[in-house]
Amino acid sequence: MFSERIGRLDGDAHAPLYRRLQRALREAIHAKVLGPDDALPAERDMAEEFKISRITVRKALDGLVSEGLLTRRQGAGTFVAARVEKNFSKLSSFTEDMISRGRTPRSEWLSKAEGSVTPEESMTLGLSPGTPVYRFNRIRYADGAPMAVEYSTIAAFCLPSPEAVGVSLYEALEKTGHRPVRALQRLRAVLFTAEQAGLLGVAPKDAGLLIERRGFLKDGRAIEVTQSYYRGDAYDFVAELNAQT
Ligand code: 16G
Repeated sequence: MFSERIGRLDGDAHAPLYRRLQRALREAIHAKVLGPDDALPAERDMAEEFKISRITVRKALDGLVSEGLLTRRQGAGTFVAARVEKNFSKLSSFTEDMISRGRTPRSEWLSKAEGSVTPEESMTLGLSPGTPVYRFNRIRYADGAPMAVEYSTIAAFCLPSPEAVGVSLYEALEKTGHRPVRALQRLRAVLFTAEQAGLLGVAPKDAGLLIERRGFLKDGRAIEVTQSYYRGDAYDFVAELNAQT
């Protein structure tokens, strides 16, 4: 019985049923009760087992599909996502993305340094030349597998020192009240250089995705510019689009 694996839907009795089902599934993925590529039962079977409507099951699964936690395969059903599917419309951190998928994030530091903006960064961040910044360069891992190399530049006024960043940059920024609330992202296909390939354990000229994120504070100031080079074989970017009405 599936309910024996993911538990019952009691949880928060005030939450709507679809949310309770989402929570049970999220927790099961988090606790690795459900692993990558595991198939979920058919929607009608889940509805019957949990004594809820099929519409409720569908609504719960739709939400988790758009979060990137589950994936639907035409004619085959719904599965726990194996490649990391990242929702492109949510401003989250690498650490949060991995934890919500039941993966364990880890970073290997390439460098943590103080500096001042380059002419290019001064344009991107709208900071006057010479403004102090901190630079954080890391290899990002999920469950021990390298996923991305990231090069971040943060306006120095946002953090007491580069050492303030431990596992998560956004956690450190949150603590000082400087976590970005809005971001612009640009995505481009790249071929890894020999150096990047070496860091990620792939072959030179393997395909990758470069995502450049510019992060802004509530007051509109840009404080982050990060270039993330993701392994092309590990990541899917998912975006939900709505027609203009
Ligand atoms: C993500 C962001 C990156 C941000 C980092 C913070 C993308 C494409 N990039 O990797 O801009 O700096 O998360 O992660 O999503 P952290 O808080 O785990 O250090």
